[in-house]
Amino acid sequence: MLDKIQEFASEFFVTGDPLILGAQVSIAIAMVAIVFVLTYFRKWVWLWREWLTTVDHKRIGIMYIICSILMLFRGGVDALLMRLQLAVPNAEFLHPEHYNQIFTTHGVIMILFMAMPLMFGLFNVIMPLQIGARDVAYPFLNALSFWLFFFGAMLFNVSFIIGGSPDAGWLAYPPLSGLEHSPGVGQNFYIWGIQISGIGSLATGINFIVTILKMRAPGMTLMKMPMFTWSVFSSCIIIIFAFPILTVTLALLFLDRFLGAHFFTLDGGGNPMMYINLIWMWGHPEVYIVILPAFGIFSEIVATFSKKTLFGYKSMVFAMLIISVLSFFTWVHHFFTMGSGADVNVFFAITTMAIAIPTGAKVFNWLFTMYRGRIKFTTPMLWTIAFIPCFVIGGMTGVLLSVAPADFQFHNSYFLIAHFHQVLIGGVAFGYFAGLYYWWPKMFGFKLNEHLGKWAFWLWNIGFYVCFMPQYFLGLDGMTRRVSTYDFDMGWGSLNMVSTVGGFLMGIGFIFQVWQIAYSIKHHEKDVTGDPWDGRTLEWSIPSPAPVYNFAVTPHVEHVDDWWETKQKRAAAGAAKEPRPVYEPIHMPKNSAIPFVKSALWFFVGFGFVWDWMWMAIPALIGVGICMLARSFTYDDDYYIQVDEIERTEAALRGVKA
Ligand code: HEM
Ligand SMILES: [Cu+2]
Repeated sequence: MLDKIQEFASEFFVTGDPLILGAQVSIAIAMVAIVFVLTYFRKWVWLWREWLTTVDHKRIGIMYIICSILMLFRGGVDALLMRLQLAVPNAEFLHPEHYNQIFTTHGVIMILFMAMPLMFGLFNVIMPLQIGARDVAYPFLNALSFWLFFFGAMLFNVSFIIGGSPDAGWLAYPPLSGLEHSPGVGQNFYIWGIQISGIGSLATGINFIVTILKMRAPGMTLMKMPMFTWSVFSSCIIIIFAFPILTVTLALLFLDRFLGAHFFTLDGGGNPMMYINLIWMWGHPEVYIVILPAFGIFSEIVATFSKKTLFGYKSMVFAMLIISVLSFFTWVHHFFTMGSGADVNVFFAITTMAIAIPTGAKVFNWLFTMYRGRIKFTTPMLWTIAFIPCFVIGGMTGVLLSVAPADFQFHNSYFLIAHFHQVLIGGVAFGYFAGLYYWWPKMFGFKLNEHLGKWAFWLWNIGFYVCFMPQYFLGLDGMTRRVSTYDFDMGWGSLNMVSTVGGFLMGIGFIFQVWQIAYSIKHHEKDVTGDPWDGRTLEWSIPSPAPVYNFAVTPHVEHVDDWWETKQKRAAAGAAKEPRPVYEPIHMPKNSAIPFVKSALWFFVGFGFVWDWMWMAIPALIGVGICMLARSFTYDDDYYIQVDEIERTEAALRGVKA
């Protein structure tokens, strides 16, 4: 009996690695500490009522952002472990198998569980405020999306202490990810973790498109929408076309592994190339899903801190929409070397190069917006200014990679690694950081400390170039990606050492950011204006943090930078008193426990399928069904905020007595 338990435990838990043992112990300690703190301060009820069951888009957004910062930490630790291993030739710090797991989890976590939730967090907190809405179109679905993301990410993350991590790369190509070559449970965790959170992302895409199309304040025509809202819209268009492909691809891979189907095997009539095409039909649009909102953020920040309207509004909108369409026609550039033939390669080389045109137009628009502007070098603006050269270089190396014959040389080398990190860090990560710094006061009602923020900015930026510039040369010298070590004779040692130093500079930059947040929470420089940057769009017209109902009175929009125009008009009219607003009762959605419970059940469905434990998966699936029925028969799901309560809240927020 004891033997059996021991045997099970050694298969169930990952054992034998001191790094992982340390992580297991610290996770256990952290969990006990959290439970203790919540119990000691009697916060369980508060947590449940205010957060876990909330359908308020602002709170959901904040939860997304907290998760993504934790995931940035995990993905960053993975990155630094790899950089340590690669710092010197013939290092024995990580075993090759462990290295495979780490680059796989790093890639998946950074893109799907760091960039995506940071993006969804900003979408949630800001977009409804920018269009003058009270919430998103489907608040319940929004909560469900978040919890599906959360439990999917959890399922993926537990694999490193339970069962073993996936190790077939971030896109899990078969045959490597098939049952024959990956018999463990790691690949199952990959499939179910991504599948569950992916459904949440698809729902968000639908939800936000409907919100933008149906919930704009009166007067806000499409061409008067703020640029960030446009970027949310284009990104969601890509989501609703791309994510179903991912869902189907992972489902087929699951059938191959679970039922021995032959979709992606060479025998039995399948073909692994099919998978590679499908996964990139999602994968390439995916990188545009995350970059477009960064473009939107930069557009807002450039206009605000140059004190000018964005240059070329229309061309910006068209550029964004063209990119969302083109992004679906470039996927083959990820495998020029895999035998599609010259004609096919030429087509995809040209479509890839074509994307540089609208992107270049946007860069000129930002530059012209800054031209002769009164630029203020705040932290959000610094990230924006640093992004431009970084993204331009990263984009140009992308054009080099798109030259199909040349790609036979660059393919799978460190040249590629440097390229995509340059656009993912210099574009996506810097963009979301800029957005986080910019909208932080709107979310929490106080500013982040600028001094520490500048330290973080310089560390990240210098660290970035020190880390990734040497990798272009390593790639040209023949160093391929996904190798866990290299021989002294290759002569790659010194450049790799430099690269590792750069990686750690970024790590220190991250520590500064955490310090900055902690410091700013402690010192709490309250922003009473609601508009600390002298902003241009509607989110700045209401107090920070925004009340539950966002706008006490729905605004009427006339201009592109409507709030800016309103401020100019008010200034011109002198200190004339604003007429007292007339409030009406506000219709709001009620909180619900179903999104949390249902997504938690999905976690068990996934966990059951990962281990082939039908006794767990099937009851959990039935539970999911019951949740759906329960929701269908919930009639009491809304309430009204009465006028006297609005009056009291507004008076308190604006610091006057009612
Ligand atoms: C913070 C600094 C970062 C460092 C030092 C870093 C470092 C690395 C390293 C060493 C690899 C493995 C290279 C190999 O052996 O093939 C890698 C792969 C990768 N990284 Fe990063 N990374 C960073 C940030 C990011 C970010 C922000 C993203 C995405 C938003 C990202 C996405 C990826 C992806 C997709 C892979 C490929 C994984 C695979 O081969 O399956 N990384 N990174
Ligand atoms: Cu691509």
